[in-house]
Amino acid sequence: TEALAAAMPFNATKAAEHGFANATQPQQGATAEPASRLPTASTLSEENGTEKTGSVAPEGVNAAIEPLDRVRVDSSGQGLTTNQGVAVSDNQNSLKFGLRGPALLEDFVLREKVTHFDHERIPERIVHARGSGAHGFFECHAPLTQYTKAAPFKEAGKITPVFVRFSTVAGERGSKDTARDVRGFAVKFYTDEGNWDLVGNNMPVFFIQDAMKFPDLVHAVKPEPHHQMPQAASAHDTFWDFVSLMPESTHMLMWVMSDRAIPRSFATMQGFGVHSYRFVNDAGESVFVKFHWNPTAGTHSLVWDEAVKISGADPDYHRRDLWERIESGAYPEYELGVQIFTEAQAEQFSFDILDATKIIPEELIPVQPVGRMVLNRNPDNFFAETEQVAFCTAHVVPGIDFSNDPLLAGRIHSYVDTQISRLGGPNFHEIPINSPIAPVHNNQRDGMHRQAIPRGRVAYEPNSLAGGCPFQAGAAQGFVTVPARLQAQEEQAKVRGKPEKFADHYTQATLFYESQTPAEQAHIAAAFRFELSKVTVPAIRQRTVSMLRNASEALAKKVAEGLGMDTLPDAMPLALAQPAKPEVTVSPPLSLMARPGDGSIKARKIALLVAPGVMGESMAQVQAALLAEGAVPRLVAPHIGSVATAEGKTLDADASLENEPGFLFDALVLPDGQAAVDALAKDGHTMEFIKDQYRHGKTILALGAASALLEKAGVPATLPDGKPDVGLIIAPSGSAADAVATFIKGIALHRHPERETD
Ligand code: HDD
Repeated sequence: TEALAAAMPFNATKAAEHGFANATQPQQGATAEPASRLPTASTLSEENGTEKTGSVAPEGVNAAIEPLDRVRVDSSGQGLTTNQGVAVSDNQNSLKFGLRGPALLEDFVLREKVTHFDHERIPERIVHARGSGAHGFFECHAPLTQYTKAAPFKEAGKITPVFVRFSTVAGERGSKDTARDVRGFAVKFYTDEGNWDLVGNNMPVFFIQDAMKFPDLVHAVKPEPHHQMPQAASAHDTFWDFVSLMPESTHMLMWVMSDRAIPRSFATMQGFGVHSYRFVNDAGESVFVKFHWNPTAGTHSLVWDEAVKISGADPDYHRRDLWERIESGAYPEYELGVQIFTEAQAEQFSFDILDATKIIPEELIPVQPVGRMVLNRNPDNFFAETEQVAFCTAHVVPGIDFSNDPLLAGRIHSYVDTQISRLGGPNFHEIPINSPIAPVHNNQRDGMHRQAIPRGRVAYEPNSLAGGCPFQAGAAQGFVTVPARLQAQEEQAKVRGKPEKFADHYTQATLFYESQTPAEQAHIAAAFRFELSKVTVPAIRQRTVSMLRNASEALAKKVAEGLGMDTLPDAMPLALAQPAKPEVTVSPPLSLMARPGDGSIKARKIALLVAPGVMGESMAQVQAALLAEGAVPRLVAPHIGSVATAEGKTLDADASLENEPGFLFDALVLPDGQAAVDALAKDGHTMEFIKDQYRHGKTILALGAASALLEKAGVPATLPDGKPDVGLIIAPSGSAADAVATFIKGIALHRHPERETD
């Protein structure tokens, strides 16, 4: 029927894959399938969108979802079949010769099931194995056609569907989310002129300058090959051995040792394209561009003690956070910013724009906002989408081009190559999550797992038998590489080497460190101390400190003290004796504190501790106010289930002090009611809860009698310097409704680092 055909535009005979397994064969002239049998188009995020949780993805916003409908399977109300569509009568017992007899080889049902199972795993990514993905869209603010003809930037309001995968780098597929590590930030734009992958990280620089060193870097950071330890951690000998022999890594080390490496959420970290790319307009003119993703919720990271504890209590912390934000309608959102500059400008910079260990300070080239990205839909299936998605830096569209960055050159090769082994052949572009919404026509044929059925006898060009089709698009439509600038005569020889400015390894490491707030600088020093304390070879520790002396004497001194070194080693000899004078020596946007966000507390998890005898009314007021702000208040009690209030009612606790400890929450409310306070004071978990909340700089609201709990936990009433602690709100009984506004403002500040003493 028409409805059936419309629902299955590509292959109407594969009914089983669409949840039609038991549908009777459509008869000639039969009426349309009832709507309930049609494949469902909604994902969990769509189904769960309610008035309470907010709107779901606007209809039609994500054109990349429609092609996925073709392969969505909905088994609700369906019988079990084999992969050949044969109904299975018994899914419990293998076929045997008699009840106690041998199992039979002819049992194709068993054999198909087990054979499929045996092959369920594919090789994990060699790096970035641990990741989480989401669908969304990019919306252009204003046409950027002056600079680029790239499809997503053609007109104001233009929507381009995206799929994003966030990841850690070093850990294996099942490793913890809160490892100290770089985060991958890879965006696939399904543009109407082909797929564009912006495969970036949450840090704008990289460890190395040339792809030649990438396998060495990765071998050094991965678990050591003899005993496969440590998992998802750079705190070990081989990593520090390598980087301390590669002074070009100093700048990146500053970023990785900063709080950037332990984000609070994927929704609160920046993303960067890292390399200089090119924008190309209709006239073929090109400028350089660097890409920045800035989260609307602001930048917000964990502290190390918190990250370590979370990794035990909830290794899926970031994955869960992303999933729950989207399910609840608190969609992660990012502004796309671009730094645009010309070749002539680039030549004047004190650094080389082809060097991926350098940033362009925003004071030199401002970041212009050009659009926003919203992630509003969770995948239906982790493997089919998040695992099988294949990002490749080689995937660019007309209007985007490469620079000569030698790291990028290696990447252009590596990503396509790795997918061939990871996804089993050259047809990975046909896996639904990877296939473009733009039509694909060419003469490539065959290969493992080919899905398309190309028609006709012509698979070559030029041809006359197919009227010359598919024909060359020509320069007006097709991708045209920007002609490379002519280089000076002496540079034209084939060489293995680097331009001189690449040898300045420290100026920007200094810039980064000097641009941090005192609390952030303290965290960097603590991170170096932690990591190097795990290094067993003293010479590696020494060498790292001698390298750091070139970036910051103050930092090197703090790290050396932390490692119990009596004297500082000599500074490492400089590769470039007289680096060019930097244009900028302090750049405030390099601090995480520079981006507080929009003041919203959406999706923040807040613990409301309760116990029998709690003043339920005041808790309900706080809870309602937090819900109204889109936060996620959870009632945490000595055990889950019902808790009697002082007013003779009951509350239903969502979690126990034991199964959801304090460090999993962004803020804490302590209850009024003497009996509740007495009960909580007796529980050791309560004290741990409060101490962690305080120590990690969280906002705490103590209602009425709860101030006794603060005292018992040893929480000081003021900051170490005697000033008031704005993150600690003590509300006398009956004032919960007023105090909650101050509490919400405190949470929006993310954290209160001025408390830190350790
Ligand atoms: Fe890479 C994956 C980001 C340098 C080779 N890389 C990968 C992913 C991200 C990055 C986000 C995960 C994509 C996903 O979610 O599937 N990589 C970067 C950035 C780099 C960088 C920002 C430097 C600026 N990478 C880099 C180099 C090489 C590679 C220099 C090789 C010469 N990267 C790979 C890879 C991976 C990968 C082996 C592993 C899995 C994959 O590609 O799909 O090809």
